[in-house]
Amino acid sequence: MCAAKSVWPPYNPQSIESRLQELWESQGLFLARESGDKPKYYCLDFFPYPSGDGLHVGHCRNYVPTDVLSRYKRMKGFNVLHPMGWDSFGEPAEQFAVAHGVHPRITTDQNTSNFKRQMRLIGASYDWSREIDSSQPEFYRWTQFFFLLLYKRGLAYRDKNWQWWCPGCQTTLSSHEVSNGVCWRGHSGVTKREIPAWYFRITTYADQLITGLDEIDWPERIKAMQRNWIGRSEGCEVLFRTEMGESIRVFTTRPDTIYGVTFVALAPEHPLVDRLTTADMASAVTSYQTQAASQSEIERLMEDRPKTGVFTGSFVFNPLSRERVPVWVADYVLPTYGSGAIMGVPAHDQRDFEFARSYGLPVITVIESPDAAELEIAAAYTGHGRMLDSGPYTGISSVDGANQITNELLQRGLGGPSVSYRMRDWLISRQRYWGTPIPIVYCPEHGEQPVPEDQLPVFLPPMENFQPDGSGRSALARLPEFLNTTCPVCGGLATREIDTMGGFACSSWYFLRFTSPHDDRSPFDPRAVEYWMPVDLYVGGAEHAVLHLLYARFWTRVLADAGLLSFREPFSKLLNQGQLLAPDGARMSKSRGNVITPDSMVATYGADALRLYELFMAPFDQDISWSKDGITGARRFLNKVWRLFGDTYKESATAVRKDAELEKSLHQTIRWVSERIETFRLNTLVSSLMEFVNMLSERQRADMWHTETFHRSLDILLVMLAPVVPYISDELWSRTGHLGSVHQQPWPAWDPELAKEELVEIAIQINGRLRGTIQVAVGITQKDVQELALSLPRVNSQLTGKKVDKIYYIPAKVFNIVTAPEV
Ligand code: ANZ
Repeated sequence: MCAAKSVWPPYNPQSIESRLQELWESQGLFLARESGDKPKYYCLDFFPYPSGDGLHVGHCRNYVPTDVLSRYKRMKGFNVLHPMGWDSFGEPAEQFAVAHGVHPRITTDQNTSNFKRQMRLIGASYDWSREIDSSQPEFYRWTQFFFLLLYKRGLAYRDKNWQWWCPGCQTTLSSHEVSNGVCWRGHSGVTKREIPAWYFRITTYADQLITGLDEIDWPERIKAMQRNWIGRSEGCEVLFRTEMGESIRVFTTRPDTIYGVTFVALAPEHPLVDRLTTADMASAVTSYQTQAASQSEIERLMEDRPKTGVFTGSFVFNPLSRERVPVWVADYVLPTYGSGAIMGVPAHDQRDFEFARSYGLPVITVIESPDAAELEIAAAYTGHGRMLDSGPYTGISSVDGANQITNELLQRGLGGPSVSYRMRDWLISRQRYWGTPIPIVYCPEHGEQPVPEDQLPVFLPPMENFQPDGSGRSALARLPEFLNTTCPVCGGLATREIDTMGGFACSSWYFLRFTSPHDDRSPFDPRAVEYWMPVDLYVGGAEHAVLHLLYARFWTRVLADAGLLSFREPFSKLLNQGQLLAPDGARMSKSRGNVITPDSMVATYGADALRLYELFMAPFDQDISWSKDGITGARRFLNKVWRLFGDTYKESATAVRKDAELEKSLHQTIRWVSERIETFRLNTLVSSLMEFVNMLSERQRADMWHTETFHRSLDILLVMLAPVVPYISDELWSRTGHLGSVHQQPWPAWDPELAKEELVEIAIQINGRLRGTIQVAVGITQKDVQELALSLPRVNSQLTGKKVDKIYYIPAKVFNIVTAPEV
């Protein structure tokens, strides 16, 4: 029990860490249990794709914080589910295998075991008994089950459409995976092909996916990106009749401008283009269409791009003014938005204005603008105002006019209110081998048929030569044993669908599987899902703002509508970690050769030092560059903790005296540490621990440690350190004579009276002159001081129009804002 100073060895993390990780696992410390008397907490990391490169220290900014929280919640008396698994199907895994000439099953297994080893190395407390792998039949069988569920609910359909085709990936891609003719994996030359493919009807859920955002605690930025992506727009549909009696439907948000229409334009892909093109315009239109097909949607939307188009030779009639206007084809009209056709109002829409300028089309002002006196219109006036030259609507406000015109169109069967969404249906087909086979067969007699559920899974067969052959079909097409099957209706010969599902299908439901990962009769045990879901905290990178996070919300809603779930949002709270950059500020990547691995850091400094530094380097959500000094500092701190115990833990049983000042500090530290973990202010959590350790070390140096308070503080310090630096705290726990693991200790409580925060007054200055004071708690961070200071009206008003040059902060005393000299 009494380890004397002389026998206390130096701190050597390498001799402690792997032994303890094994011990914890053998004792099942991190197994998630569903015992009835405790509240639950589900803490989840984004489903990682186990790339061949392994983890680098940037990944630890995700995995360490969630581990801290999971460990803390266990000590707070929660049943914690903190699982890990592998998003191992998909193109990156297949490409990696192609590049290494090894089958993706083999490379995937190698990569996952390497990831798992690294995660253990950094002390992550996952419940490995729940590990899942989306490329194993026990998992993808249920991905197929959900595909069929969507299919039966009319939410999965096959359609022939123009798709992005990447010659590098040899597969179709969804529009969000392509930008400027380059695919998300960096291949150029992406073009369009007309290919039949499978879609999920996510657009049916567009409205709920917007309103649901109000119920969840997610970063505003991510919510805004989802709203934008869905892009709901309320407006009006208007029918323009051609001279031949065809109708062109256009979508407009400004029906009030209808009397200013001087042309109608169709997207080059619009189905009516061919029929409306006159013989003499045919070759010009066709070549324009070919040129447009090579442009990405993003290019076509670029505002500063010259607006181009071609006249079809046909005319339509304005339904209200009866005016005859020409029909053009223009590539700034997108086939996928609204109805793929627009009414051109050059006076009030900037793109239409530029287009009209290029082709000499008339510009007719129908909304009065504030600078109406100008003779030459230099740009479109897009605001509202009094309506001009608009038949019976002349003179009223354009806002009223928009409603009245929409009504008139509706009454006369010429259009009416309409809502458009920017989001398209989700293209799920991939013409690749390494993915979940789509459980559909095609019978000459009975057409498209779902594979009966009791015949799932449709196994992905092993294939030596799984690489695409350039035919645009997946390698599965070359395997007759897979391709040929029987029709579930008539038993006659049929063929299987050979497309596989893109990886986002697996990640749309994997979080449900963790609740009962070994269930072999259903995708999940309903009771387990009811117990654990929704996920209480979901953490990962901000790059998934739309795709995965939107798709998972969509599937959850579909499953809820099918009666399988009682909740409609899967992730109650979401946080995005900041990026960790290389020391030179560049992104860490293998190709740049600047990757720092946890392996090398653990070998040199130990996992606890790595964890501590990862938390301390910056606020959780901020980008930051790696610094060697940072991790050395973390290691020095741990040496200090170690010495604190080695030198003083000798007489705990005998010390009885009290230390009132230390007592107060102890309670305040418990309070701060607890509050900062709960609110994910993990860098300041580390500073509170450091301050407390400093205080204890000072007492040690001043020979003030022979007190009961001091020794109790040491014990509680270990408990508070446990979630953050789990190895050293557990080692010290047993070295100081405690039984069991520190990780099984209850989280300490604080006495609110003792932990009451003392207030200090801070002077707020601008360029050295006093502009106000604020009363704050002693431990306040600089960031919080800054926020309060800037919110003072006097400070705020004096800073408007000025640039802040520097900030000087003397903690708990003065906050001085220095402005840049005016030029
Ligand atoms: C006539 C008009 C007059 C328009 C005016 C705007 C101002 P948001 O707000 O983003 O929904 N539009 C409609 N379909 C389009 C397509 N397929 N490709 C490109 N542009 C399209 O944008 C709606 C507006 O975008 C619509 O309203 C239409 O132009 C254009 F003074 O119609 B507007």
